[in-house]
Amino acid sequence: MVEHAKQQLFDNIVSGIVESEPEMVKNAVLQCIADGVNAQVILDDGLKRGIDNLGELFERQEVFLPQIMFGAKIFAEAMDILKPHLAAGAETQTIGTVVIGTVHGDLHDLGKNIVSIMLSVSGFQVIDIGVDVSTDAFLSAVRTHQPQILGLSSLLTTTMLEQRFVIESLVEAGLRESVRVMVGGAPVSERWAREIGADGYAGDANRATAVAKSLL
Ligand code: B12
Repeated sequence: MVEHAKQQLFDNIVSGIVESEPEMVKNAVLQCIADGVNAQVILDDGLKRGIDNLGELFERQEVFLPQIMFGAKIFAEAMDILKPHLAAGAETQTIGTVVIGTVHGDLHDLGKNIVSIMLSVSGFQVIDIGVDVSTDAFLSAVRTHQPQILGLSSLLTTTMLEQRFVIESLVEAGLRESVRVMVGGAPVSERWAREIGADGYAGDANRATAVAKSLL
């Protein structure tokens, strides 16, 4: 496919997310797929760029929450289209179980969902327990599913503290030795992960897969 035509489709995806035009995004994603563009590239150069642009506009108060909510909905719908293509060539053998969720007080799930998809594609059984997950619910999921890895997502500087709380609670419940804890989300860093005693940190979904494998 001609490079500038591909770039035009990515630009349509970005504009469609920023300007609340779901059809524009859907058509561009479908066209990219039909043209054989790699699903991961569509995600990175189209969808993620779109939601990041929207986030920057929000920070500058040039757009407001309803636009972000709509952009997030468009993003999620496009992910539904992309998911089977990301999963093409997926591992069929299960290499481990991951319980993952977004911490208490936090409703952001686009990033967590991508991490879940990429982990499943790499052969992990992923049990996604959703958003705004209480510490008790994380503990109970660890008891029930006995995962090798627990993934904690947080997108707010305020809810990052919950990651620490979950780890402390695992210690108190005598469960800490049974599970490796991996943390992530935009405000989270390697340094924060070390500070709260997590076993791993990743800044994006591909890295998350590599880190998860290294923790097995
Ligand atoms: C979309 C969005 C929303 C949507 C979320 C919809 C949804 N279903 O997720 C809605 C509209 C609901 C929302 C609400 C709010 N939001 Co908001 N939101 C965003 C936005 C624009 C994009 C986030 C996103 O999805 N990015 C795309 C994904 C793919 O990236 P990601 O989440 O970072 O995930 C990747 C990595 O971090 C990593 N990762 C993620 N999770 C995990 C987990 C593990 C285990 C690992 C290893 C890795 C990993 O891998 C992912 C894939 O590569 C960001 C701005 C930004 N650019 O981050 C603001 C942002 C996060 N929101 C913000 C704010 C302030 C809010 C609100 C408080 C606004 C308000 N006034 O009400 C509310 C809070 C609601 C709540 N209680 O959670 C601020 C946070 C500021 C801060 N420092 O805390 C930001 C940074 C915007 C800003 N610049 O001000 N938001």
